[in-house]
Amino acid sequence: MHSISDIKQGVAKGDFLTLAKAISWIENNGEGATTFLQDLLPSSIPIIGVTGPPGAGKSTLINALIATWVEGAKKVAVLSVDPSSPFHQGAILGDRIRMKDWYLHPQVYIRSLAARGHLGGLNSAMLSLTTLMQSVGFDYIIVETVGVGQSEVEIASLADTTVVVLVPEAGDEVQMMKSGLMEIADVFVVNKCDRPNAQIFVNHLQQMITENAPATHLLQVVSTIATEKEGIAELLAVISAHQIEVHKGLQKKEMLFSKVMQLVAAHKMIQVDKNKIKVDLAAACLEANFNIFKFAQSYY
Ligand SMILES: Nc1nc2c(ncn2[C@@H]2O[C@H](COP(=O)(O)OP(=O)(O)OP(=O)(O)O)[C@@H](O)[C@H]2O)c(=O)[nH]1
Ligand SMILES: [Mg+2]
Repeated sequence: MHSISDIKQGVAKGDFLTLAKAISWIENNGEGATTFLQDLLPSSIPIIGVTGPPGAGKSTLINALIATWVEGAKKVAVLSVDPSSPFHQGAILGDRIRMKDWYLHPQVYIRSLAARGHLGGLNSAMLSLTTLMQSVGFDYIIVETVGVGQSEVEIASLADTTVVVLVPEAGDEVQMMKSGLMEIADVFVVNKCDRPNAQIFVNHLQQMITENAPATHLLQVVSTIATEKEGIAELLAVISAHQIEVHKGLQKKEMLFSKVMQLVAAHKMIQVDKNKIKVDLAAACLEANFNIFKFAQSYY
């Protein structure tokens, strides 16, 4: 059993060993972890989701945000989701290099999480860990996820403010925006604005937002050059403004509802023995009268 005050003390000193152990304990749903989570107090420490296609500059941006916060004597936790495919190995190493200034910094805690292999799924693990981070003395919590697909949409529902990072030549992403990206984003960052025609893309994006985004959804576009730390102050201002909206608004209730649904789903799934289903299915599907609805019902 871990104690919240021990973890807090470690974080206050910049010694994250106790925190790291508690994270593993929660990820593995160790003995007492559920009670520990149930005893945590509500918090309004902001959780900022940073998502977007591979290589858009998410980590470089986070790096720049951290620099500003650390200068202001704030403590920052970054949870970055490693996509487990070998294709992304380089990117993971890249993250380490780009955030290397911060790996040993006493005000910054960076942790990579595997996308797979969590009891109850990644979302419930992320919800537990971000809530833990809120309770132990961090001022800002960042969640970095790669991509703009479904799992990222779910993870975005954990964040109070979701920053979607795009690059000026993002043709496909703009297509995807029509199918929902606009609903999850609170802030669009057009990064790599040192590239030619960046302004044309920014204008196009603005126009799409004006035409498509619901009037109730405050959606801002910020242009950045993360490598030069250009546009960071503006991004910070937009994030802060959005945080104020979050705490006033209805969005909070919707988000809480979606979090509860994730926890309920995760809890139900823990009771499902996937391996047994696989084994049973291998035999059942060979039967002439196999019916998938009947088969599934025996596990409800
Ligand atoms: N020209 C230019 N390059 C940038 C800018 N921001 C980031 N980069 C470069 O883009 C590459 C990818 O940056 P990352 O910050 O790792 O991007 P990411 O979105 O975190 O990448 P993944 O985590 O792999 O999805 C690096 O080589 C950065 O130096 C920018 O504003 N302009
Ligand atoms: Mg990255």
